Amino acid sequence: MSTPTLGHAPTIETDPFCDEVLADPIPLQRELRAAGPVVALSTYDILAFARYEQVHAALVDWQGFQSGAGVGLANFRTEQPWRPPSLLLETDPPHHDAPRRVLQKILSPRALRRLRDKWFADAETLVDEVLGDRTGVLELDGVRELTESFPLRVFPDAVGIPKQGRENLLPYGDHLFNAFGPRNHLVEAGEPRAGELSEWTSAQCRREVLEPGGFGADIWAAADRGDILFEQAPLIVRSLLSAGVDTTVHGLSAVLHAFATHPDQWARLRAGPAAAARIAFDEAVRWESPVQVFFRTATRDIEIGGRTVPEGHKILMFLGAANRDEERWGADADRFDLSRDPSGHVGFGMGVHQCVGQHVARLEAEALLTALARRVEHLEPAAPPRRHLNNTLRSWESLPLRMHLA
Ligand code: HEM
Ligand code: OVM
Repeated sequence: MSTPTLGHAPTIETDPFCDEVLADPIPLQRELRAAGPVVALSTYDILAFARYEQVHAALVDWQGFQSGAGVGLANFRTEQPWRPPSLLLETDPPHHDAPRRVLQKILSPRALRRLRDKWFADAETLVDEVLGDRTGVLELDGVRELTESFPLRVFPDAVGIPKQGRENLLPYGDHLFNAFGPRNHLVEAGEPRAGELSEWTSAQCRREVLEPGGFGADIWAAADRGDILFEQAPLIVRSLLSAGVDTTVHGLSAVLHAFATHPDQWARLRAGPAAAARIAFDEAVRWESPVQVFFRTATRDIEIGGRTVPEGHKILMFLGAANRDEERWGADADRFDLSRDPSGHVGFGMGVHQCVGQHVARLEAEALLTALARRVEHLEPAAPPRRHLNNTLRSWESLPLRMHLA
């Protein structure tokens, strides 16, 4: 299929949301980068960017590439969104400004200092529970026992939601991130529970439900001060529950898998975890890009990479492809390497929407990696890992690991 309105950009017919690509997006990413700075995707009649230069340019140009029409395939100008739009992710300045300022302060490195000792102790406790007080060799599933259980142990408490129903958090996020993509079998499989999960999530955002002292209560306190409207508070709490769980689980899985498959890098981490843990997590976010893609919508005819994106058109940004662009990262872009400076990666986005929860994610990673580095001499895959498919997230269902305890 040709897309003449798109100025005869090189066309790729592969569906980036088909199972085969979701299971291993790297070959398509390579093909997209090689095809040109702007590529037409015939399956969805949209344009896409996979090179670092254009992805970065689109991310920082919020005036030209808006989020308010949705950051998934669905265009909120013409289609009804499946849930009320996010006041952060799916909103443009100036409406974006106040919610963003409020959340940025609540999740700032300075504000998170009061959680640091507790999260480090919680990571030690979890790792001791999982590894026991033994030495020798141990096999476990890294996802179930570590990368899911650690965020679920610390993050919902930090937000201040009740214990009851927390098993809904990961399924809600999984459906939400699927729903940014086309209505394929992954979305259809999630639809039967979407209403119930959405209602449960919204119910956790009410002031009466949230524990004092948590991020959720902080958001309501911002409404008391007049920094945001009272009616905005529940949706801002919802952003934490939407974006704060699955992302960190898959980010932690990425770094654990990276170390299991790069034993020399684990040795480097163990030699100096205090400095290496943070670098390692950002390098893993670059290398794996747990959030693979987001869309934008052109607010006017807009020139990029020598082509014109027509006003109102959706574009797809391949964050994962940009994060492995050899032009930006060098010939060994595909390698997980602690000696690299990963800063500038777009795994957390860039510009006004850049991940407001990134310090939370980094703190979780630092705590868990520090605890593991103390107890684990080296680790390796015990069986082939299994992918979990999602339209937006790159994730592991299972990471069978063999841990050699120190
Ligand atoms: C935004 C990725 C963890 C909350 C973003 C964006 C990306 C991203 C790529 C930019 C979206 C865009 O430009 O359209 C990730 C990854 C994470 C992570 C890879 C973990 C490894 C978290 C956590 C929280 C969070 C832990 C909450 C505590 C948010 C929110 C936004 C956002 C609310 C929207 C910000 C805005 O639009 O201004 N994240 N995130 N994220 N993230 Fe994260
Ligand atoms: C939100 C939201 C939801 C999903 C992802 C995200 C990555 C934000 O509801 O604000 O950022």
